[in-house]
Amino acid sequence: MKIAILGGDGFVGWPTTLHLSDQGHEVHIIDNLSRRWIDTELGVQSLTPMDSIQERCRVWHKTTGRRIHFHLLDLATDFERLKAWLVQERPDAIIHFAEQRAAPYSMKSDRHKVYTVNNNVNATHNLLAAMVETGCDAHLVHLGTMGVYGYSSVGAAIPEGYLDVDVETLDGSVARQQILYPTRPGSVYHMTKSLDQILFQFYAQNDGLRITDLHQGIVWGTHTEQTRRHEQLINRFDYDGDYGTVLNRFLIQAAIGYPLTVHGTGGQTRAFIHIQDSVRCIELALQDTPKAGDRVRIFNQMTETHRVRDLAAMIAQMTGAEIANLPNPRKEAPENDLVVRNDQFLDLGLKPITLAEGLMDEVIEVARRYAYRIDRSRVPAVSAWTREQEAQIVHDPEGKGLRSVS
Ligand code: USQ
Repeated sequence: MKIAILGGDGFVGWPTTLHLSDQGHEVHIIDNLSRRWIDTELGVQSLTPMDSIQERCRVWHKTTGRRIHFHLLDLATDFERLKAWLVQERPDAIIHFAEQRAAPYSMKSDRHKVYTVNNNVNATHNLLAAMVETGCDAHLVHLGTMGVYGYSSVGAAIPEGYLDVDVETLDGSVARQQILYPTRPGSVYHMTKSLDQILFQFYAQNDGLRITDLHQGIVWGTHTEQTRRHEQLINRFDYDGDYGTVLNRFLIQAAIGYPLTVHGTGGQTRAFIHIQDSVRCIELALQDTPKAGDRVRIFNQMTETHRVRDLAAMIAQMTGAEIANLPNPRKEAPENDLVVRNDQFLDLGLKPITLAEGLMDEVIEVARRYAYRIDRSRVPAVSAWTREQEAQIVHDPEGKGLRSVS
């Protein structure tokens, strides 16, 4: 297949690119390199040293003989170029990762909220409109998020995208319907992915676009089979308070002797997936193509759920790390349960890699190897969701962590 990977320079995009290229697909990355610019804006860098995208593609070619094509294009602003590219290349599948993906970054300031909405919503809508206009019938696979469901405990498992509801009709009988699970985003970033769902629903129904939306949990780990093949193919690894995600952050914190930054009581339960399973799920989703006229196919792309404080306790036990319970900069339920259905990927043959498989050690090793690149002052999460929360946290200039203001 000819596959376009939008956002192929990112944390999940890059290993997906290598995985699909390795399987013999013709892969084209379309990326505006915004993630690299954001690192510059924030004054942070990936824990792992990343080469330019062109150099990464050259090393892949040298290592495997396979070519990856790179196109510098901003989906949110270069609409005409996007259309011209679709007409010229006619991809069979498009994988859409090209969105600003950090909740804390999206909540940093009004400017970051506006940027995240403009970038994410325009990128998705431009893509859909361009596909219709150019007659592109590629299977569109989008990386969404578990966060569209919200994390409230209702005592029922979260289904895969759609909820059965009974509606009382005018004649008093009951009509059964399936509706998109009501969204309850917890950040501006998660809100943009909720808006994406409506855009997909409309274009599948109105224009027969074939769309799969993957509601992914928190990705952990860094290497995949292909990124291990050469040190210059290494994946990015975010550890900072805006882009680092919880499990990977705890693992690097343990590696550098930084107390594990548990927000509040750590009672938040979240869904997780290893990066190797993430790329495998995308491969499986590509093989399971919807037909024109089908409703949007939605998969929950996660393999296990864990409570944040349990993860911290597990890592503390493994490594001897200290745990710090810090004021939570986010507006989120202090405690929640989470039960998630993921039968569709299991039915397609996914064999989940769980925390028990020993891969946490691999992340700690990566962190120890590149520990010299870590700026400890960038470890605390300082983007607050509300003014009140901002007032509750202060940043310790020595980088020892956040302290409670009592
Ligand atoms: N947390 C801590 N300490 C930390 C960092 C986070 O206690 O140092 C807590 C947060 O308060 C939150 C939970 O851990 O309750 C998860 O935070 P996170 O930063 O790991 O994940 P999140 O902001 O939800 O976003 C990440 C990805 C996003 C993806 C999402 C999937 O950045 O792109 O969509 O995970 S999900 O969480 O299932 O919505």
